[in-house]
Amino acid sequence: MKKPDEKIIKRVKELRDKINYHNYLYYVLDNPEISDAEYDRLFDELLNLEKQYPELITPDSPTQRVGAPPLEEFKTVRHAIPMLSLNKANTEAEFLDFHRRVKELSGLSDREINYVVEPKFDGLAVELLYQEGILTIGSTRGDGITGEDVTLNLRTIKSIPLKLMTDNPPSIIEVRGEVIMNKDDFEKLNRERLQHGEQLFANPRNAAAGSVRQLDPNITAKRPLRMFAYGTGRVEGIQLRNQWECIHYLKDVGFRISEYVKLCYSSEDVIAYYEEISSIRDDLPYEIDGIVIKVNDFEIQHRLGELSRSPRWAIAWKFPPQQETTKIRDIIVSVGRTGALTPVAVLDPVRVGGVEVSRATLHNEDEIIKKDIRIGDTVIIQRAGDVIPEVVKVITSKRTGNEKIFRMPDTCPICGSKVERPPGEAIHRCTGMDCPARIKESLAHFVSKGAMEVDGLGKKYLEQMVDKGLIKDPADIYFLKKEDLMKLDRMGDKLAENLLSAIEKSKKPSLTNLIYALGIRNVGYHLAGVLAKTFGSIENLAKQEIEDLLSVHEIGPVVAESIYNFFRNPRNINILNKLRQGGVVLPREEITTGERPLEGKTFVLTGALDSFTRDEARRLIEEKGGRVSSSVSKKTDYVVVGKDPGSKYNKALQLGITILNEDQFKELIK
Ligand code: 5U1
Repeated sequence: MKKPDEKIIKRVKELRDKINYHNYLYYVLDNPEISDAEYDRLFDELLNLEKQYPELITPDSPTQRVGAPPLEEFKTVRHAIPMLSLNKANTEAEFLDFHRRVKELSGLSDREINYVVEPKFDGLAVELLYQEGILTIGSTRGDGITGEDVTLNLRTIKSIPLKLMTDNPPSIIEVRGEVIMNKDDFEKLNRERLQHGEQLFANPRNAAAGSVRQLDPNITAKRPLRMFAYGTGRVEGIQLRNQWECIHYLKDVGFRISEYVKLCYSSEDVIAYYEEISSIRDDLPYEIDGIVIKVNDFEIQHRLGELSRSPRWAIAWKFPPQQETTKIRDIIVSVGRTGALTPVAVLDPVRVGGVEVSRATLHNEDEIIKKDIRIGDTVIIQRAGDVIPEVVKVITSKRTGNEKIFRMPDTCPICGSKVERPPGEAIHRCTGMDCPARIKESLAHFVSKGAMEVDGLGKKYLEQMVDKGLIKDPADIYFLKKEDLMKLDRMGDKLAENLLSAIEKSKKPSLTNLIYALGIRNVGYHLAGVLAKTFGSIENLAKQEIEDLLSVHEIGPVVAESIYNFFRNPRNINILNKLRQGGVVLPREEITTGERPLEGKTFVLTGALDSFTRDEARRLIEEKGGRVSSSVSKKTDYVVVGKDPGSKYNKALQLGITILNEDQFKELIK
């Protein structure tokens, strides 16, 4: 075996320091200084040298995060100092009670007590032991006294330093914090799991905890986990005097800490902070469920001491629950534009996170059976961000015996046609092509933004048009006359004329919009764009065989089949012919390999735009190769600001990120 000379040893050290530094910039500060390719070059050079000179490999080398074999089981670790849990306050009055107790027990006045406050992350609490600056053991909180040894898994998380960034590390420091998964990453992971037929994670916390408590570190390594440090356990070799100093020390030696950590000088400051964090909660990229308030001074903390499992010097002030308990009055079935039947729970109205909820989706029959949901059940419902509320679980102890089991209907509740559940699918579908519910939904889709874009033709008018027999399919819109429109409720001369001119204006759609408008199952706006660019015209697309469709990069067998079937259905061909007769221009587009001028650019959207919904703006950006993120960081390239922007706007200003108003955005995506 070759012996490394001085030069090699020096280079290996240099590479490690450089990689660790760039890792820190990327994963902790979200502010990379070099390109991915450059980073990869450094990493490969180190890997190569370590391969040639294995004796130079050290456990803290950045190459040593992955590759450990799966474990049979986790060992347990006893925490040197118990990992306490937090007492909770649910209201301002409860927080003020805590503040009063702190004053009484410490004998100090308002002025003399400072608090360090930060968001309460909704993840998995962990502890990392560093000996002489090197990460040696990582464990879960467990029951607070003993946890599981998840060292190999925690080593794969790039925001956890394998070696502290200091030349003068303490002999011992136990760093405590929370492992979390960002909301975007969680959704992406669940989408992938759905595709692979794997069980979905219920929320980002479960996804983070499930990923850390994984026996195979190679799986953990593939999960997008992050850690926020918020405190210490045993510390030997340095003196930290207060929480503020502690958290900034952790930051200095390479940990990610909350960017919202704040020193408050009064209870009023804390209350204002609570309000501020509540207001930005939904904009944060990760889930939080409250704020944590800690007496700053360690001396005072010590004076206050602990109750059996929680300190007297800290409290978690929780946000109102996003989950609530209510009763299912009934289960109804809604019919979508593809005929999909969705069971929906009709609830006793209840406020969840400040919003009144009276319906919750039950997704499909399998979900109802899995959760054993019955009419009359008392259930826990949950609302997360913008998503439709859903039933989390049934409280079976509240059953009276009068609950009714729900079965999906055999016939469509709207048109009476037979309902089928195609083999291998979880969805029941109405087979009636003339089902008014299907027609109304597909019409609403047909005229919407991103499709034919008929301004002013809302769902209420479309429903009346169908009910009065004025239209049966989307193409009928182009044969409407003023006297037809005048038959609708709340229709006047001027309005009818405006509608007719909007219909006229919509006759020249882009090919992407037209393909999207047709409502081919599994073809969203993005894919419509791909089809437009690949095939150039509806006529050409309609001719393609399954194999031709499959040769398109983004098309798999399910999508290929639905496109193929769509154009073999005489009903759809008839609609296309009628569209032509009605004056709609079936456009031709140059076949291109797809320009992606926004490739590599990250956008954040905030506030309401006049011309697009969020989804439409997102589609336009993605179509041009860009990415949309839910939060502003130094990595953001553009923040698109509409009316009443949220805190993302302020953050963009602070970070000096390019801000686009709606017109500038339109110009960019033109
Ligand atoms: N952010 C934060 N979360 N959290 C949880 N800080 C924090 N501190 C904790 C816990 C259980 O405990 C110490 C106050 C003991």
